[in-house]
Amino acid sequence: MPSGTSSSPPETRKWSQSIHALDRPVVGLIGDGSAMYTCQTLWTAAHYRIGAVFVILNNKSYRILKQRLHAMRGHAEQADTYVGMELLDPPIDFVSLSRSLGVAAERAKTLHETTDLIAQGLKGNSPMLIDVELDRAFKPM
Ligand SMILES: Cc1ncc(C[n+]2csc(CCOP(=O)(O)OP(=O)(O)O)c2C)c(N)n1
Ligand SMILES: [Mg+2]
Repeated sequence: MPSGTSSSPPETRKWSQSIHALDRPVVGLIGDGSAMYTCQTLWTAAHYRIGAVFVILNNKSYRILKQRLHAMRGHAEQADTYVGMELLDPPIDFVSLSRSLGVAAERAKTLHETTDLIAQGLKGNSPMLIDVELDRAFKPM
């Protein structure tokens, strides 16, 4: 599975469909912000009973944009304010969103919970989403 934007939910679904006959596991990783561009594909995965696992790497922000803006050392850095880059108010409930589109979903807070859920998701023939809670810190150490 390619990384970055290529592993968006539609790409995950496409890969899953194309290699379905080979019976190989398909796991897609995507950020919370990017997932919102394409979340309708969850319904498609449910509709066609595609057994892909969608993993949301959820830092409740557009972290890459905050990092880049911070590196410019301007007002955002001084005021510690990143307008339009926080996905907190209201928080997005990906578990409910996924279930509402027909895809089973669970929340994971640790690495072990995440890997256990991925293993569980890959056992079935229907899609599953895992919402993984990440650290929101983004500044260089
Ligand atoms: C349709 C679309 N709109 C905007 C962008 C620009 N863009 C690239 S990454 C990104 C934010 C990604 O946020 P997230 O998926 O939460 O990843 P994070 O950086 O937080 O890990 C944006 C807005 C894009 N690639 N595609
Ligand atoms: Mg994010």
